[in-house]
Amino acid sequence: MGVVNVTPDSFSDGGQWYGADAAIAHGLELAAQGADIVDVGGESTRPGAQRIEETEELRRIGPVVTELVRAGLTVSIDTMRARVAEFALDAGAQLVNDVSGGLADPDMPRLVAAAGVSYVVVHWRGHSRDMYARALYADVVAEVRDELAKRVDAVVRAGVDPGHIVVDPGLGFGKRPEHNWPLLARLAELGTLAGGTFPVLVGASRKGFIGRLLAGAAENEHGTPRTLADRDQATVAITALAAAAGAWCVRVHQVPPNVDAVQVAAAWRRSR
Ligand code: PMM
Repeated sequence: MGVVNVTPDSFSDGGQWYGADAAIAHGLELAAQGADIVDVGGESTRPGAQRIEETEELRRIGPVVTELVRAGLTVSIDTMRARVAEFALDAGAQLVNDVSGGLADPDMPRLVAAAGVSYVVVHWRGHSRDMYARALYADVVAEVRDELAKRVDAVVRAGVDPGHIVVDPGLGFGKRPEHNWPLLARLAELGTLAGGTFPVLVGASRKGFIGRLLAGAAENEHGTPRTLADRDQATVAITALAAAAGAWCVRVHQVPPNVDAVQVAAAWRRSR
């Protein structure tokens, strides 16, 4: 899954693809490079981000979703708002990626159920402006599994077909570095919950915990986190490990090396 953030302030690539034309060209490029899905989002969820108005979110994603669908791409809409998802689904998007797991907008699960599309249910404890206040875990893997299971139950009760659900640990969403690593290391446990087995999506690309891990390396002895652009190699390493552990999808900003990593992991798994 390649990322198209149509935002001025996303933490990973803020502002680069903000204009509709640049975002459309970027989406086409990601698909040409091998992304199976292009994920279009108009609202930044970086730590501390304030929410934008729904009309602004629609203005940002509207032409981008419409054009990428028209070009034949499989488009996913990254939104917490049912109205935005509805617009994108009407325009032909095939997947709803809701980083709040249906918590931010109570209308979302019903909308997804009625549309009969795939639904990425992400683990989330609250909006970005103060999400680290909720980053308190005694056993992060057990708690994330438990809370995800409750969300899966809730969206199934709202009518979503369990066969359409993808789960995601929500790396960085109300989680500090010491919470993200165990979730990755024990990824294989995350897809089995609420009495079912679900595909797992991983969104580690360029996130702060990678920057932190790589701070203090020789070229960076002052402990400043690695810059965004220099987190792509470590992102590829996570992709290989996640795919080898059975992840269904990785959401990434730079497609070509991650496609290679997925192919390596697939050969690895086939040869076991
Ligand atoms: N992370 C971001 C945005 N959308 N969607 C899913 N399913 N999983 C994620 O981890 C995720 C997401 C934030 O990252 P960005 O600012 O780099 O897009």
